[in-house]
Amino acid sequence: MFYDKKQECLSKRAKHKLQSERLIDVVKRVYESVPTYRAKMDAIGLQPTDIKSIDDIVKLPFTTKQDLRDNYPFGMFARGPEDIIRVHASSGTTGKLTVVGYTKKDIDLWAECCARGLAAVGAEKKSLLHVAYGYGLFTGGLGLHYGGELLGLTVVPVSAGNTQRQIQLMVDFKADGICCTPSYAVFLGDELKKANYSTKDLNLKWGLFGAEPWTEEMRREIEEKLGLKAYDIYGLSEIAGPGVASECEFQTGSHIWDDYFYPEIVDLDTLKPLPIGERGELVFTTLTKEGMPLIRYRTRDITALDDSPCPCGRTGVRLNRIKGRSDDMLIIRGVNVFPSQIESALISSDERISSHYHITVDRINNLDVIEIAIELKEDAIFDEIKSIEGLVSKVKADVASAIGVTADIKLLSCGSIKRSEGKAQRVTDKRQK
Ligand code: DLL
Repeated sequence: MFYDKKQECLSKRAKHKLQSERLIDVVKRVYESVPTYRAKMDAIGLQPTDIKSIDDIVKLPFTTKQDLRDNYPFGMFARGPEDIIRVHASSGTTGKLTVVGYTKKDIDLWAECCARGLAAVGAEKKSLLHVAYGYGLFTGGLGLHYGGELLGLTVVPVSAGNTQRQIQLMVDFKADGICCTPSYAVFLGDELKKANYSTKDLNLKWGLFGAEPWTEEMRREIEEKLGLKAYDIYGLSEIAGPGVASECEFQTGSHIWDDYFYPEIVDLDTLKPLPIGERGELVFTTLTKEGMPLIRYRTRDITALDDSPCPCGRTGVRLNRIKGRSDDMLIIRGVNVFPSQIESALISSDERISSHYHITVDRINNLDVIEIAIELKEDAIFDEIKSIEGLVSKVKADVASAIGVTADIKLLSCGSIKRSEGKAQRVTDKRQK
């Protein structure tokens, strides 16, 4: 199903033309109304008229989170308060909030992107959508809420938290679809069982999960625990919120709505654009946003693009799974390690291992050490101590082969690791203190 088939399936040529027109327009707008952009362009002697097509995007300067911090709270806005109808904000790991302003048109555009994502996984007017992303400054809840309403769904704005009530509502209302973070989806699945319900008591068919990195192994686990098909949805507040890219029924990576958000992948060190298929940092330019347009915004997310045809017919270039953020990448004894690599290795290692884990990195006697605390599943069975030792050795070996570093493995009983209702905090790096 499509929300807007014509626009989602534009030919390469038509898209190039549209992207070019939109880039020319947005560069002109930011040059005229955002002092930071005027200064950045003046500094390299670039005039808006030098941008003649989307191919000229490489001439433009990058924007970073630091630019947004330096202009906190509203200094990057291209419109005055009379046109801004909403602000959202995200809290990074350090420092000030990153604030984003939306005009009415921006909110409509964002709702449209979320509606496209919902339609792509089979949501239709008669569907009931359980939104368990947080509502508030975080964009997850309101983004999917507006997208769902635009598509004509029945939206249940549960927001995050109060897990028992969430389960009761899903059982009673028979939601067709759910949106929440993947870590919370696993938690909901566990709690469903504890409350003596099974997936048969639910009516879930699809779920849109995002806001944090997750893996194929986690996808299978969520699908089994909640009895639905699990889809990836990607986004970030700076660019819009959820729905910058979304998977379709074929689960082949998330289609970027690239008539609105133009993606590039750049080399992490040189910042030079990389060819399609190569992994690097994802960079976005908002082509139509009014309130806070961003030019070549460095997301810090590490991934690759895929422009091979998708059986669904959508032509939006696809985003591979986000491997992690450049600022979440751990360097352990000189080896680059992403928590998502550890997650894949853990979940596929042994069926008694749950997907609740926590990584602690420390430096002891000048040597980096990594400990992974993992919860066992509630029904994990061990006939003797030796088999526990066997499991620890197996997990240790699987993790070492996945990341190239040996970790200490600590097995914990079910329920020991703190659950998150939003984005899971999976890493403590004591070396930074
Ligand atoms: O997390 C927006 C969102 C809400 C996306 C709900 C999807 C669903 P921020 O709080 O600004 O916005 O965080 C953005 O989260 O740069 C990624 O690092 C990460 N992220 C978002 N979606 C995914 C995903 C929202 N599907 C940051 N896979 C981004 C991996 C994701 N990481």
